Formats: sequence, C-alpha cells, structure tokens
Amino acid sequence: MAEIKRIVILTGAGISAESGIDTFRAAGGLWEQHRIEDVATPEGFARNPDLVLGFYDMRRAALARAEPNPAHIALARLEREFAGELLLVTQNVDDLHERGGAARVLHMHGELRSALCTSCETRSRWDAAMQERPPCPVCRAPTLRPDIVWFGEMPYQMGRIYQALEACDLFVSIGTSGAVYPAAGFVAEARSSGARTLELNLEPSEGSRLFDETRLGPASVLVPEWVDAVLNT
Ligand code: BV8
Repeated sequence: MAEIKRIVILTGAGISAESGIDTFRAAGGLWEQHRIEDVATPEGFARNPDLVLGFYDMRRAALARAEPNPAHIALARLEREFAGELLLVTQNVDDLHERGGAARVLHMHGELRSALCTSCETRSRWDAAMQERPPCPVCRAPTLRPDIVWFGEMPYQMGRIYQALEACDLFVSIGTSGAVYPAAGFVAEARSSGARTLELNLEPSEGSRLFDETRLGPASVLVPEWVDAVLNT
C-alpha cells in the first residue's frame, strides 16, 4: 500500500450502535419512532418545540448511560500514534469519540451535549433537559435549542472538511448508510482528489460502489483491525 500521509475518517451512527445508541435506519431505529420532519427540522421545532426538545432530552439522557466501544477507542489510538495528518469527522451527535479518548473530533451535525441560544446565538456545554425551557447561561433568555444540524440546515465546518478531502490520500467511512448529504458525497470528493477509499460497515451502504474496498462486519471488530494495520505499516 502506498505510504499514507493524510487520512480523513467519516463516522456515522453505526460506530455507536454497539454502545447501545440507536441508529437512524435500523428496524426500530430513531426514524421509525419519529418522522424526520417532525423532530429533525427547524419547521418541526417551530411547530412543536415540546416534542423536539423531549426527543433530544431523551437521547441526551440515553447518552449518559452509554460507553465508548473498541471502535471509538481504536480511532483515539490512531489519533495519538499516527505520524501523518488525521481529520476525524463525525455525523454523530454523541460524545463517544471523546469519551473513547479522541481529542480532536469535528461534529459536522452538532452535539447533544451543546446548547444553542436562539436569542444571543452563543453555544454552551449542556447535559440537562431543555423541555422546561431553562435560561440561557449567557443571556438568561429561555430560548435554548439543541445545537444540532437539522435537515435543511448547513452542517458545520464544511470548508475545513472539503479542504481535507482535497488533500487526503485515504478516506475511510465507518458505520454510515450514506443516505444523507453532504456527508454522503464525501467519498466522491475524495475519489476525485485521487484518494483511496475504504468503507467499514455492517452492510453495504448506498455509496458502496464508490469505494475501492468495502469490509463488512461490526465496527468493534473491523476498526481495531484496520487501525492495527495502519499503525504497523
Ligand atoms: C443541507 C443530526 C443545505 C440530527 C442529521 C434530496 C436529494 C439529496 C439531498 C436532499 C434531498 N432533499 C433534501 C436533501 C438534503 C438533506 C438530505 O440529504 N436528505 C436526505 C434524507 C435525502 N440534507 C440536509 O438537509 C443537510 N443540510 O443539505 O443543507 C443547505 C445549503 C445551503 C444553506 C443551508 C442549507 C443536513 C443534514 C443533517 C441532518 N441531521 N443528524 C440528529 O442526530 O438528530 S442526519 C443523521 O442521519 C445523521 O447525522 C447522519 O448524517 C444521517 C445518516 O445516519 P447514519 O449515521 O448513516 O445512520 P443510519 O442509521 O442511517 O445508518 C447506520 C449505518 O451503520 C448502517 O449502514 C448500518 O449498516 C451500519 N451499522 C449498524 N450497526 C453497525 C454498523 N456498522 C458497523 N458496525 C455496527 N455495529
């Protein structure tokens, strides 16, 4: 394998599945219990804020009971030991990468443990519920919303992500169905920059045909194996 100097990794809900966090599209997953347009759009939030705040309160509480799994821990090891450049982008709003030891995680769709105030637009670390409309820690207005990128909203740090995709020589997608854009388009960006592309997933994703290689299996097995191979070459 040609020497790898710059890696971009994209993770999705599948990397947290073995930690007990619901994925979106599995049977009984998050989107089966709720319609996307009701709980993950600005329109849904405007229509029924109690429903949306309750949906995210439930997920924030579930997160406190989850633990990182070997896949999160292996990526943190890669971040520490890989001599080249690594950008870890996650679509996940959980903090399991961080609790697995990763220090620099780019949450392109926001974070459950962050609150965005729609009055003063500041972001605060947040672990409590929001349904009772607690006051913003900065301006005291009762106008906190989940700091989550909903459908129709612009994901965070897209410029930085595209720059890294332009420059990388390896793009690895882990635990994502490739159903939601712009994240689902990253593999095509990486390919057009000449990068090798690898997918680690439980089942083929919607973009599998765009990957040079797809390995099927649970992330807790495939990711540590892959990290060992990268660090030992
Ligand atoms: C935007 C936060 C524009 C919320 C999320 C028509 C065509 C194309 C695009 C569109 C279209 N209509 C609308 C769009 C755009 C839209 C979109 O792509 N819609 C889709 C439905 C077609 N995208 C947007 O709206 C984005 N914004 O486009 O903005 C814009 C432009 C200018 C100015 C302003 C705005 C914003 C999208 C972000 C939405 N927020 N999350 C929350 O978390 O509650 S999306 C959410 O679903 C995730 O974050 C992720 O991105 C996405 C997919 O979920 P996955 O992570 O892939 O999880 P999933 O369950 O689907 O799959 C799990 C996978 O893991 C499976 O493959 C499974 O096999 C595997 N797995 C399971 N267990 C394991 C495993 N793998 C390994 N090991 C295991 N153990």
